[in-house]
Amino acid sequence: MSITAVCILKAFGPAVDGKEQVEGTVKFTQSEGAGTTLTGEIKNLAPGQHGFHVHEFGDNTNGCTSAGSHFNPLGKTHGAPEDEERHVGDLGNVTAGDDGVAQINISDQLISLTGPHSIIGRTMVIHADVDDLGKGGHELSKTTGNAGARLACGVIGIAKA
Ligand SMILES: *[C@@H]1O[C@H](CO)[C@@H](O)[C@H](O)[C@H]1NC(C)=O
Ligand SMILES: *[C@@H]1O[C@H](CO)[C@@H](O)[C@H](O)[C@H]1NC(C)=O
Ligand SMILES: [Cu+2]
Ligand SMILES: [Zn+2]
Repeated sequence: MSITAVCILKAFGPAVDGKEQVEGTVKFTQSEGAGTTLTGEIKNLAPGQHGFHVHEFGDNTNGCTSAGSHFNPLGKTHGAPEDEERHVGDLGNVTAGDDGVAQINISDQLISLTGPHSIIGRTMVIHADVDDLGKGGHELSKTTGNAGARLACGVIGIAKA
């Protein structure tokens, strides 16, 4: 038995300079007693690394802003996915190629689609800048990785198996 979820990321607000808006699809699969795998792609990004997180609320009333902070049910500091000290929502960066497309294939041990720390009903966010994984020395490094603006986001929903 595995559980699956899906998230459609979209940009809120008007396109800037007639550019294509950032958009993407991420699928989540969790096998019993195991971690969760995320696959999919996000397009129309600037080439390079972009912070990628699960944020606390599945609320897009005020676009991606109302999704709140990184999902952090254990009260930890921001970090890298492989760190002991990290938010549950910390998934590091995804990397867009010269074509602006980031292919996603991430396996994570902390992300769960079930139980008290489930990410279902929360929001996935893709950022304008690189997440420094808490090590950049900026005043925001320890909370957000200083990943900058929220380019696109979407609420994580239960998928048809
Ligand atoms: C961004 O996150 C990825 C995935 O965790 C990591 O491999 C990369 O080193 C990070 N980039 C920086 C600048 O820390
Ligand atoms: C994701 O990566 C794993 C191992 O690194 C590989 O077996 C799998 O085929 C990849 N999946 C996709 C959709 O690229
Ligand atoms: Cu974020
Ligand atoms: Zn974080």
